[in-house]
Amino acid sequence: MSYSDFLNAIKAQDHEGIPVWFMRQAGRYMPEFSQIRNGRSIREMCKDPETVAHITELPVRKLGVDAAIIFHDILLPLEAMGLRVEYGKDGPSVRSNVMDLMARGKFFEYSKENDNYPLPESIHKFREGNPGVPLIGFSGGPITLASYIISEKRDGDLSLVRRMIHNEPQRFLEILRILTEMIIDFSKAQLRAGVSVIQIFDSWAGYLSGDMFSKIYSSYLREISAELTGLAPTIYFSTGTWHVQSVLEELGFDYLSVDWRRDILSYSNAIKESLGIQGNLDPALAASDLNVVKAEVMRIANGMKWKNNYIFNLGHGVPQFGSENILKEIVREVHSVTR
Ligand code: 1CP
Repeated sequence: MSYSDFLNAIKAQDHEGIPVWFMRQAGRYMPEFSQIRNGRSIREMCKDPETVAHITELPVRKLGVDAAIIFHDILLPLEAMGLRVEYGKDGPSVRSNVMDLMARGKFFEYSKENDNYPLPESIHKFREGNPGVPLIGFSGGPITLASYIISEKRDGDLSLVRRMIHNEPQRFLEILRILTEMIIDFSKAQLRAGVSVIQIFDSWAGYLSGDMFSKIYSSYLREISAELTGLAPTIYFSTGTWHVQSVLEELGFDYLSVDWRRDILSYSNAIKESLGIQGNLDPALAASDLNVVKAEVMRIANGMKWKNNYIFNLGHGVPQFGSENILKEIVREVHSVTR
């Protein structure tokens, strides 16, 4: 592993090897995760800094990745805004009707005093035990969080969100505003506690139309990047957003995380050099024939090694069926390529 390669790459500074980490690198695909979890829910785990620090360091220790990402979830801070979040077998859901809460003034601005998760303590705990390891903090993106709030669970293709944008634009903008303020405050709290980078996970942004994205949504993202610029490097992750490519490049984030559908080699040549790129191995390869995986890792790593501000990652999170051994091999292969 090379922590300095990660810290240099994220700032577009010279370095030797290509840094690598994986979105959702700490999760159920890892046998030790279940042991540490010991039957607890993610909500319970995230209330215990010792557990969070322990899970956060697992992939660094076991896979040899160059950065850790603090173990938390994008939906947990919503609890400090008056919403009830539950994690069931079919994924997370928000057990509150936001319209009703808004009508009663019970959907309120995030404040860390209302946040019952000791995330700063967890960050300190990780830092104490892992000096020098780059730690990534994160938040969900406004539209991705809105999709869980408006439909009370993940809104497949954002159809409920899109209906609201058409029919109740003021309501929708009010929700985006309050979420944007949360994202800024929540990210700054993580930076104060000691994370080195902020990634915005906007997994479902690609379901917005080009017009919705550029005319309505992009200003909220620009506000987030502007608030964080100068405090830490920022990464914006989204999927299926090729139709708003030129808008993405002007959002003000230092890096764009690219999903597996795009040809990263031609993409990296088409964008301005100052913009960093992260990605984009197909997550389906996290459990495939080793020779097939290696060939694809080599194609991407060799094709991208010219770029100072490039970080290897998957095109989305590690799937539940991911294999620890394959991920370890991917890290080894990426590290064998020098620039
Ligand atoms: O790398 C890491 O493990 C860091 C921790 C992390 C991150 C970065 C978790 C833990 N969640 C996330 C981000 C997250 N959460 C995103 C953005 C990235 C992505 O698209 O995968 C999203 C959309 C969520 C919402 C969420 N929380 C989902 C996705 C469900 C859906 O609608 O498709 C899920 C399954 C969760 C629960 C969750 N979050 C994290 C874990 C380990 C779990 C599983 C907990 C459990 O079920 O017990």
